[in-house]
Amino acid sequence: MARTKPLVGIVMGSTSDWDVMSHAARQLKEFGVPCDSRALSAHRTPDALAEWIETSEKHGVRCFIAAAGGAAHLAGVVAAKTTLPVLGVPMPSKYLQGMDSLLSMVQMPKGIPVATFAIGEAGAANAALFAVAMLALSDVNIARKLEEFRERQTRAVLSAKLPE
Ligand code: RP5
Repeated sequence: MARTKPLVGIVMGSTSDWDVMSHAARQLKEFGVPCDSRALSAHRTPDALAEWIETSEKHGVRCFIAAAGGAAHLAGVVAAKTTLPVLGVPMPSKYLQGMDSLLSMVQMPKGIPVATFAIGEAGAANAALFAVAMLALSDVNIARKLEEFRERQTRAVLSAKLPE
């Protein structure tokens, strides 16, 4: 029977991040990896965020993907509250195009790591693929799907024709 309890918790600072973060949720879905996606903020809803992290851990989530924009401290706060791996995705921001998000997320002081991915859709999809790779270490089905995904991707690149 397919597992329905979330293995990955996706959290984003605002519902406005969903356009980008839906790429992570969609990528996980392609691998049949259940996830729980929430909009919770480190500064607007800190107590609800802490509660969700604790509940997610208790219910068997194996890692978190955290996305935020601007002074993007969400991923660091999630990492402070759990010892599970935290994968950070910097959101494109209105004035600095996500450079602010990237730098505030990637420059974590020593001791509380956040594995930071690219700004935007590619980062969201790659964070999901990285979560899949971690889960594949202890799940042969997921490992097989990841091998197949890579093979399909390789074939697609090799068979693609350049425009005339
Ligand atoms: C951050 O501020 C969110 O992660 C979002 O990327 C950014 C803007 O949020 P909204 O003003 O759209 O709610 O906390």
